[in-house]
Amino acid sequence: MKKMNRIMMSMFILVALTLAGCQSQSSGNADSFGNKVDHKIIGIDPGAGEMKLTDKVTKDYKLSDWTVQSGSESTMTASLDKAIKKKEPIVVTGWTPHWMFQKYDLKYLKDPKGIYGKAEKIHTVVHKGFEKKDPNATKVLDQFFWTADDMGKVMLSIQNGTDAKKAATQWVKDNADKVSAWTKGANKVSGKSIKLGYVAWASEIASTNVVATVLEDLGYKVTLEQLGAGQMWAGLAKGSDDAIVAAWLPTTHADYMKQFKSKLTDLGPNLEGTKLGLVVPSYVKIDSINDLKD
Ligand code: PBE
Repeated sequence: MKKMNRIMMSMFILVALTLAGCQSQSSGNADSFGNKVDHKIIGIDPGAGEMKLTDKVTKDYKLSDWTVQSGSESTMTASLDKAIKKKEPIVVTGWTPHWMFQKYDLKYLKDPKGIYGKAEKIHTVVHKGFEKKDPNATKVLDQFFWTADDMGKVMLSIQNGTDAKKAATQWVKDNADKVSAWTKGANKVSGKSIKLGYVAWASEIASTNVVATVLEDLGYKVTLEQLGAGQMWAGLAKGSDDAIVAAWLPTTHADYMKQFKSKLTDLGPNLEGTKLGLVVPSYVKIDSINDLKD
């Protein structure tokens, strides 16, 4: 009997402790978006400008219990795909142009503090001195300019399983008028080499392969070097690469540009109207980064 009492007593204590535990955890709002996603923003590669901006977002919006999980563009899109299939909440670092906006119904969270900056452009940047070393290639790189729609076609084709080089070649074939404007005044060459650095972001895979194809058609031997964002900028500054078409300015790559400015020549934008921010599926109820605080 005494033993039974002791068992009952310890069971009672256990239940009481469990209840207390539940209560302390659910203080705040158990149903809040933050609790549902474990206060995690699904990010990309740590060198991406967007990751630095997202850290600033967590500070400036006082999202002190949130973490930004790093990974890569493909781990981010895989998490997004998984969540959407189960109609679960998720928040990721996203950007436009990107095929994910064609594949899924998504929205940007409003950024009233403007941390992600205003409309950006993607610039073409060469190693300082390359413009003198190869004015012919520089002319093409400088004249390279397309729209988010153009890039979208190449990105979607790659996303649907076409090899990047093939998708780029097809686009170049289908857009002879645009390409001839880029190569206007440039000469065919033989035996000349050029090295392009890029990061494996869908947008940059598309643009870099298209530019490489155009240069190859002029007779250049083009080497593509896939790098992390920091390596890409440092490599360009050092001259181990000649050019990039992947500089998101003025906000996203502001730090890199500032650090290496004296070693680079900015040839200006090759695409306008990009956007960055926190992205959620449209079925999610929140609308603003401020809503992450609840
Ligand atoms: N991105 C895509 C890059 C630039 C291109 C937005 C992921 C970045 O954040 O650095």
